[in-house]
Amino acid sequence: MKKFSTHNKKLKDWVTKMAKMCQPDDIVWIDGSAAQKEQLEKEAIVSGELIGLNQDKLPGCVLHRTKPDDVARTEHLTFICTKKKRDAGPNNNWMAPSAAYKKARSIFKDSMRGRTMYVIPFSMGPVGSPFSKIGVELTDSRYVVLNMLIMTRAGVAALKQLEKDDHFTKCLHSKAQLDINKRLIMHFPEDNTIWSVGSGYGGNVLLGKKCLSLRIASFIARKERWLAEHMLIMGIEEPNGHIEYIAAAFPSACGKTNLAMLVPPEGLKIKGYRIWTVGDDIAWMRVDSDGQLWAINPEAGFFGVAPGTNSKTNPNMVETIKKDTIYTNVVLKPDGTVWWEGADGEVPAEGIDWIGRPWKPGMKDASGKVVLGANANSRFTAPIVNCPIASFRLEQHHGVPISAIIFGGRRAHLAPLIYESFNWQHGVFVGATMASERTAAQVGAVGEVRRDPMAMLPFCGYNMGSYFGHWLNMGKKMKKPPKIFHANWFRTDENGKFLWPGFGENLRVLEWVLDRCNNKVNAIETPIGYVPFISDIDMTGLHVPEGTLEKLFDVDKKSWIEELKGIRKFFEMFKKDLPKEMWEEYEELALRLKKQ
Ligand code: OXD
Ligand code: MN
Repeated sequence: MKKFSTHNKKLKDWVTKMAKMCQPDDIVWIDGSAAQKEQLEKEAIVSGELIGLNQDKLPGCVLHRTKPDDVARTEHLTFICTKKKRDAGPNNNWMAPSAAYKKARSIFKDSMRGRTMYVIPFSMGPVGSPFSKIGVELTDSRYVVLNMLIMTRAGVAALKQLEKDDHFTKCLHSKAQLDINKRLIMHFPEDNTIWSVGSGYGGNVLLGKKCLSLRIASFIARKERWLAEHMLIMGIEEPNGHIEYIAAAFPSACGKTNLAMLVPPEGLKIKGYRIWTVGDDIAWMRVDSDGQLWAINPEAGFFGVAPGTNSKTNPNMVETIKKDTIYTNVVLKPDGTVWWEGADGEVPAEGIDWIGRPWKPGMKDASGKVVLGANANSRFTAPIVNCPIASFRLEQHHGVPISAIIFGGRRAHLAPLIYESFNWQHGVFVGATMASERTAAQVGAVGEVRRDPMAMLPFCGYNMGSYFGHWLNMGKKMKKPPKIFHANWFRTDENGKFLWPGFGENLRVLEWVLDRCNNKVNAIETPIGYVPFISDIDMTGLHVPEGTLEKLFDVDKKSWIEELKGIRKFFEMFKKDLPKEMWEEYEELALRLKKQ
C-alpha cells in the first residue's frame, strides 16, 4: 500500500509520538482514493472485520458486527477533560487532563502491536469552506477508516489544507482489547484533542462525528462565536422555486432522520412542495455578513438507525442505502442481503443474527424473551450523495440560510403540536427546557421526564450554563434571527393513542412555521408562546376525528405550572453559571401561567 507523509511538522511530530506510544507494525496514510478503499475492504473481508454482501443486489455494500457489549455510545465512559471542573459543567463527566492522559496512556501503550496505524486526514464541512474544520484520526481499525471515508471528506484534499494552516483536531483511536473495562472516550477541548480507546462502535470511534463535530466544535464555536448543534437541516422548496431552510433539534430516537427526508403527503402534493435534505444530525451555523444565520452540515454521510427504516417511514433512506453502504449489527440473510426488524418485505424464514448466530423469527432465549435478529441500535453508514433528495447546496461553502429553528421532544400530554416563542431570548429558554418522556422502549420508569436542552445534553463540550449564555449572545449578533419554535409529534389522547399521524404529515406543521416566518398568518397568544389558528393548518386530504386539532394545540396551564418545578430543579444544577435571562424567562412564564 502506498505510503506518504506531510510537510506539516506539527502533524508529523504528533503521528510519530502517538506511534511511539501505540507501537503499530506499520503506518498507512489514507489518501481518499477508490483504489485504496477497495484494497482496505478486501483486507477487512479477509481478516473477518467485514462480511461481503450480495454485490448484485447490494453493490458496494458490506456487513460488520461489533462485540455484543459494544453496540452504543457509552456516556458513562465519556469525559470532558478541562483544567477546571467547572468548565465541563454538571452536564459532563469530568477528569483532570493530566490524570485522563495518564489513565488512557496505560491502555493505549503498545495497543497497536501487530496492527497497522491508519492516518486519516479529514475535513468536517466542504474542503476549504470558512465553516469547515480539519481533523486527523489515527486508528487501528479498517472499519473506522471505511466509515470515515463515507462520513467525512477524507484524504489528500483535507491533508493539503494543513499546508496552509496548522490547526487540526488530534483524534486518536485504538480498539485495544475492545474491553468495556478499558474503554474511555476522552475529550481535551483545551488541547483540541480526542482520545478514544477500547471501543469499535461508531458513535465512540468515528471521531469526526459526536466527538469533534459536537463536543469539541461546541467548545471552539463559543470562542469563535458560532454554533455547533445536534440538528437536522432541510430545505422546503415552494412551487415558485424559492427554498426556505430550517434547522431542528430533537433528542435521539425522535425521528430527526425521517423528518430531514420527509415525503410530502398526498393532500399537499398539489401545492408542488419539494424537500431537500442537507443533513440529519449536525449543523454548524454562523452569522454571515448579511446578518443572517447560515448553516452547513459538517458530515458527508448518514450513520442511521436501521430498525424501523422502511418504504413507509423513510423511502428516501431506503433508496440511499441500496449501494455503497456499511451495515452494522443487522441480520444476514441466506441470499447475502440484510434485514432488520421493521424492514421492507417479508420477515426472512432464517438468517444469521447480529451476534453471528443462526436465527429464526420468533426464537426465544432461555428466559422466554423473543430474540431480535438485528440489534436495536443496528446501523447503516451511507453517503449523503446517494440520497435522492440530497440538497444541491451540500458543497456550497456558505451553506444555507436558516429561516426557522425547531426544538422538540417527546411529550405525551404537555406540549402542543407546535408553538412559536415570543422572541430569541424566549426561544433560547424553550430550547433550554426541552425534555422527553421515557417510553416503554427504554430502560427505566415510563413517563419519567428527561431534560435534554437543545438535544445537546450528551454532546455539549462545556458547561451548559455558559452554553445558554452563548446562545443568547448569538441572538444579539443577528440582524434577522431565525424564529424559534417547539414541536411535539407525540401528543396522545386519553387512551394513549397518538393524536397526530407524523411522518410526511409534519409538512403541514412546517408550512405554518414558514408562514409565520414570512408574516403570512396570525397566531393565538398563550402563556407559553404562539399557537396556530386551526384554520391556518392545511388539512387537505388528512382526516382526523373532530376536535383533534383543538386537543393538539391546547395549552393546559395546570400541567405547565407543574412543569415549572422540573425546570427549576434543572436550572438550579447550574448555580451561578446559568444566565440571569433564563431565570427571567422562568419567572415571566410563571407569571403568565398564574394570571387570571
Ligand atoms: C446519534 C445519536 O447516533 O444522537 O445520532 O445518538
Ligand atoms: Mn444524533
